[in-house]
Amino acid sequence: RTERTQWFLHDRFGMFIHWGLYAIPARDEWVRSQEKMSLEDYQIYYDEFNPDLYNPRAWARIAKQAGMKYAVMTAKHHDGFCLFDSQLTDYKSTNTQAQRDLVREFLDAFRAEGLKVGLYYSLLDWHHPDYPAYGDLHHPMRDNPDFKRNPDSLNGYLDYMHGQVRELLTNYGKLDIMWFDFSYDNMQGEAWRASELMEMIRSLQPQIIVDNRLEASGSIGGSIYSNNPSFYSGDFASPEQMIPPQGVMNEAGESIPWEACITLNNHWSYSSSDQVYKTARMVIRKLVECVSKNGNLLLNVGPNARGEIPDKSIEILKEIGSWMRRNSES
Ligand code: FUL
Repeated sequence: RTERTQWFLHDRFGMFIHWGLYAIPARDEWVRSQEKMSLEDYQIYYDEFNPDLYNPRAWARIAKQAGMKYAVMTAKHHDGFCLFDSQLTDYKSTNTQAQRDLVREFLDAFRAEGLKVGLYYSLLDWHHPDYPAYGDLHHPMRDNPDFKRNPDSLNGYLDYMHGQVRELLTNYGKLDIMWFDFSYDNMQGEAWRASELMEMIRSLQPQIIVDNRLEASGSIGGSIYSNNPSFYSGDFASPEQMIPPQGVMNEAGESIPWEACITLNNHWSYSSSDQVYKTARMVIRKLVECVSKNGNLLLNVGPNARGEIPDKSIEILKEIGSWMRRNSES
């Protein structure tokens, strides 16, 4: 692990990108669950999806100018929509009006700017027919009387999920981070067939680093060590919307790698109404606090439906960038 995480501990500052169909309703990436939308209700966004201004090279330059050294984008969020050309589903960006493999373009563009790249992949999946077996209390169809949770079908979903991870790690060149999200208490670790998954990941891309959410839930980021000693739960902890006051330590009291993920306003995905942004000064203080506690900061942007990072976010990132340049060593 020490060798794998070396670059990560050095680079410290990355861009998180939450982007998908939910940028169209522009309320929240959880919109399907929050508003209990059926697949048919949600289909209008799939039909409409056409990010004509998507230019990941521009995103990469924005990240680079802000002093960021890596980026992680949602290849699939909880709604199950894939921003990549998976052979295992039709529910993907290449089948929409966009007709583009948005993940591939993201990876190419950020690598071209010299940034490291990672993909976020949701363990939850509100689109897959076998997924309800998981018993997700927040499933969009939870109150529908016809909604069935056949517990026997879970392996069907897990095969699919493992298969997609294999695609991402096989067809897209070298990835630096795999960012899984996330586990509920009743569904974690081996319930995802996590050891098998990790073994596959390590055999395909030995140097990739993996977050800890095959076990941990989002809010606290959990322990980086599994309660089950046979299961290796990840390379870094992932506290969400908070900076752990003492950093993150293992049982021996040694500091271990962690990354706080934090939004610029109060949403992960594009929200047309949320204008409550942190100032550049606030973000810089957070970055300094993370680094001083041996952690990273993964700062989020939520591009809109046409593929633009909101102006306000760009403005803040520019200001962070000029501070970074004033204070950098070289
Ligand atoms: C959470 C997710 O449920 C949110 O939508 C978001 O992706 C955040 C980073 O992780 O657990």
